[in-house]
Amino acid sequence: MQKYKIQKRITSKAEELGADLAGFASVEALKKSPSHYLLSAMGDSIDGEPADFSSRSFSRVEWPSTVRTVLIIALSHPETKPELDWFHSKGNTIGNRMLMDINKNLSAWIEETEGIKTYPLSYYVEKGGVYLKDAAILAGMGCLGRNNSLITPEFGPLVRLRAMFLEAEIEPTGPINFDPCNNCQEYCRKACPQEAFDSKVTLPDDIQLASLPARDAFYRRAKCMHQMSLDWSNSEYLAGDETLGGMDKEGLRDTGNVVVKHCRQCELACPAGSIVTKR
Ligand code: B12
Ligand code: SF4
Ligand code: SF4
Repeated sequence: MQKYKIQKRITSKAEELGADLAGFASVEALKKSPSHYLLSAMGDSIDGEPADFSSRSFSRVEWPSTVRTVLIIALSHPETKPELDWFHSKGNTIGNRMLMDINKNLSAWIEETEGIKTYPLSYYVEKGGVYLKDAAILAGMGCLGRNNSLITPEFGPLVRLRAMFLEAEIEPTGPINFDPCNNCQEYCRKACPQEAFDSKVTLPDDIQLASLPARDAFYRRAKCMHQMSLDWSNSEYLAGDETLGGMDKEGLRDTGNVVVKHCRQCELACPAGSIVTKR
């Protein structure tokens, strides 16, 4: 009963601070989750593509031994607010900044009010973060869709995630029984400009995974990465937009006013997301 009350108090506070969803997963379960297993078995390069900070290997980043629970928060990124997802050249998206602020305030509140030590986590796994989709699925926020994204009942795939570790054991809030992909015509896969879902990723034979990327391994990270590079070359200069830090006097492109509008066709095409955003 007491555990339930803690869950409720923390998720309510997360919502009050601006999160749209929040949930808990156990650190032990997360250590064994498919992405973490794949990483420990293969290193940080999948489909020939290393992680963002490939020089720091996963094995060198130890999670604190005292942590027991991971708290995941989600912010909805509806189609009607595309700017939340634009990556500013100074670093970060507006949505991710909002999530970081919520996480920071929530962490301070949990430490002060609940007396639980917290560890807000980096976005990057190679800097000590967690695989956020695995964590969110274990926390009952939704399932992994055929577009290789977390699909939530409330917002479809149109959410962004952030997490923190807690030193207390808190009852996990998932997983849940939810599958919008059953009988769907895979609009997500057809929408991909790089045909990233048209071929299988090659994984070593000795890797035994119960859960594959995009469910059936038909997701080519390398093709999606190629689209990301194209998005960078099509970045746009937003004059007068100082949201993420001010304009250089010469109007140079590295001031925070250049935005990259990354592809999200595989999530925007998903009807599980459009039901909510078109309401
Ligand atoms: C590296 C990265 C990328 C890389 C590589 C993506 C990849 N999947 O490998 C690139 C740059 C290509 C990329 C692209 C995109 N990304 Co990205 N990316 C990440 C990052 C940093 C790590 C992801 C990763 O490497 N995962 C490991 C690989 C192996 O995972 P995987 O391919 O999904 O396969 C595993 C899972 O599917 C899992 N799984 C399958 N079934 C099940 C079932 C259960 C029960 C469980 C527990 C797990 C599980 O098992 C598979 C391994 O076998 C995360 C942030 C984070 N810290 O987690 C964001 C993240 C996954 N990306 C995100 C987004 C939004 C995108 C893009 C839409 C681009 C954009 N506009 O931001 C595209 C979508 C591509 C796609 N369809 O997957 C969001 C996803 C939100 C969501 N609703 O799912 C995240 C969580 C970041 C965020 N801001 O919240 N991304
Ligand atoms: S469009 Fe959405 S519901 Fe349909 S298969 Fe793709 S992820 Fe699943
Ligand atoms: S983000 Fe774009 S390129 Fe990458 S898998 Fe989705 S639709 Fe394809």
